[in-house]
Amino acid sequence: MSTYSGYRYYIVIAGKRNSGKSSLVNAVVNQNVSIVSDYAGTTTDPVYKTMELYPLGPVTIVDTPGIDDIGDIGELRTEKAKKAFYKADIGILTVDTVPGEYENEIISIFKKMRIPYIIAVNKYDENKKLNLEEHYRKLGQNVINVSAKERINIDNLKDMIYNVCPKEDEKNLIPDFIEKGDTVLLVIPVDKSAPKGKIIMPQIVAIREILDRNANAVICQDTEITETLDKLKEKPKIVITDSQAIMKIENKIPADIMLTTFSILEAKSKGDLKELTDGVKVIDNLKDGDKILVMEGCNHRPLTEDIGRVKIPKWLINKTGKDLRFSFIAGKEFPDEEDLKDIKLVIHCGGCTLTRNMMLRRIHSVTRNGIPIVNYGVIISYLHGVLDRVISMF
Ligand SMILES: Nc1nc2c(ncn2[C@@H]2O[C@H](COP(=O)(O)OP(=O)(O)OP(=O)(O)O)[C@@H](O)[C@H]2O)c(=O)[nH]1
Ligand SMILES: [Mg+2]
Repeated sequence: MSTYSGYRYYIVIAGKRNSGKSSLVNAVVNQNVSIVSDYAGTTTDPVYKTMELYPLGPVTIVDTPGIDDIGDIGELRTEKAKKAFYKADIGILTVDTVPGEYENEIISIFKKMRIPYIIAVNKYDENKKLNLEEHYRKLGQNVINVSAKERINIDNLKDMIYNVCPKEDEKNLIPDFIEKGDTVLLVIPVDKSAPKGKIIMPQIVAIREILDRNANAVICQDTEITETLDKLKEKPKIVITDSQAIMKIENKIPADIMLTTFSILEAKSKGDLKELTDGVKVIDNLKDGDKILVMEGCNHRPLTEDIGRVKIPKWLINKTGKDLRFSFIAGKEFPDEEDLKDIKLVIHCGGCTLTRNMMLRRIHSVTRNGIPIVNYGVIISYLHGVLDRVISMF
């Protein structure tokens, strides 16, 4: 089991009215948190229950109102479901009949939104003979017979939840191709935006990982880049720079030396480099009045020349020539729907204080709403015309 990371999993229960969603939530949490009745449409608003689910850790279980053919139609139904699911780490579809249009639709939404899911075939106490499970095996890998009422298989369902939830798998920051004997040149500018007397998290992590590989870390500021390169007997295998110095040093690093940024490495280790770089495609199509959301993982005190609040917005406006509207959120667990309303692009920090799962959830909750996302390093490199070079080795 991985160590506790402060990550709270989000488990969303869906299913037709009366399939027993609320009963199942109550059975899993072993408390009556959600009202149960045989009236279809008992749950009218999502019910949130936070708890510790051993051995997973803290979870929020979300009981949703039943969505089905009677109450809602077509697009509205899909919209409702998507709204309920966009933050989900996993989904549980509760069923008590053979699969129909509704179940197929929910499963296709899970697939489209890339949400791992469980199909809980409920009311097993009553419907054992119908072999409903067989029908659902074709629709998903994780199918389980349960009875919320008689508490059949509830512990097995909990085990399945544990197995299906994405675990924290922190990836290395330093690229795998850095090996014993390699020299890595780290460019760390000490300017107004550097914290007093310190070097920041990704830089410390990089140094430690380079040492772990028995490789060599050489460190300088952007102002000393040329003389540092000159002093080295052998060329460094790669230069890793703070994103904010990329435009100052890019033309000083010979083309045969790999060059990337800490932020690109964070995009790769913490997030999803493909999603975070695909996001730049929207920049050319931005129009006057378009809204851009800048998101930060921690609540640091904004600096006078803050990268997220001042510099990036300025560069983006210069590049596009458009009158863009910026909003900022910091330190929240993930964006709320309100924060994402009408947003054309999300620009996220590197996420050095977030775990990989936290960062992935933020990326997914944005892209599941159809909004592109980039991180600081990706957009800085793009706006300065060097994105292709700094990602070319991956
Ligand atoms: N026999 C049997 N009945 C069950 C089981 N689970 C739930 N029920 C019954 O099914 C009915 C609906 O249960 P709920 O938990 O309210 O269902 P729901 O899916 O939350 O319904 P809505 O909130 O209306 O969408 C109730 O009468 C429950 O007692 C089960 O495992 N076996
Ligand atoms: Mg209910």
